[in-house]
Amino acid sequence: MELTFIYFDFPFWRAEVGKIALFMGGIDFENRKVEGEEFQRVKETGQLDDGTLIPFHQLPCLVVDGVSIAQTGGIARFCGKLSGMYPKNDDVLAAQIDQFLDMATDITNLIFTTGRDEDEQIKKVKRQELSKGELARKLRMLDKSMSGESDWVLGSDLGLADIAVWRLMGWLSGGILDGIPTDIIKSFPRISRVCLAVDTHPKIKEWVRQTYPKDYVRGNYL
Ligand SMILES: N[C@@H](CCC(=O)N[C@@H](CS)C(=O)NCC(=O)O)C(=O)O
Repeated sequence: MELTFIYFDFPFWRAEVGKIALFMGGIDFENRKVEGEEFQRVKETGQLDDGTLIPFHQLPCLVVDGVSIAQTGGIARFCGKLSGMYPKNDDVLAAQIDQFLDMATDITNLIFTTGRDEDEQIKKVKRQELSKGELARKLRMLDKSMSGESDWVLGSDLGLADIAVWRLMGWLSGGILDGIPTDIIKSFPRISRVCLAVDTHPKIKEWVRQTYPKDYVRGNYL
């Protein structure tokens, strides 16, 4: 099977869940990076410059033997099934994993309610308010929904939910979102524990060493 993963040169959870699932399963794929200018054309045309179709003009996109697939959740499930990290015969566990992927989407979308192209100062104030209000509420619920009995969100080993939470929190607490305090995770012990566990997992360390830029936004897991 020929796989090409298409995303930016930025380890955001949307792509990392699928990419790391493939990596964990020892499944080869092309890691195709898209730059700003090409992405502007993708948004307009729904194609890469080489003609590859990008459904809904959005990234991430996974091309499987020439078939382009979009949407974070679907891609994560597909990659998870290939690598054994997403169950094929356990609908309850599958739904539990899904709920964390969808929660990561909710939190991502919440951040973007503060505007993409808005005035930086207005955006900062909106994010400060969010951090004390709805974002803190969502993180509290996320923290509460983890068992806390192991290092992992679900079960006894690294899974798709852990990867999503880890990279989402890296983005949130990494200081690149003006107005979101870098110690935002400190009041959430279960989230922090999961992030630390993912960060120190030997395969994750190898993946980070192999693929992340030296100055990637790591995040603050206290
Ligand atoms: N529902 C999509 C959303 C993906 C998304 O918003 N991707 C961003 C980049 S991280 C994008 O392509 N934005 C451009 C657009 O939506 O026009 C998913 O789950 O993958």
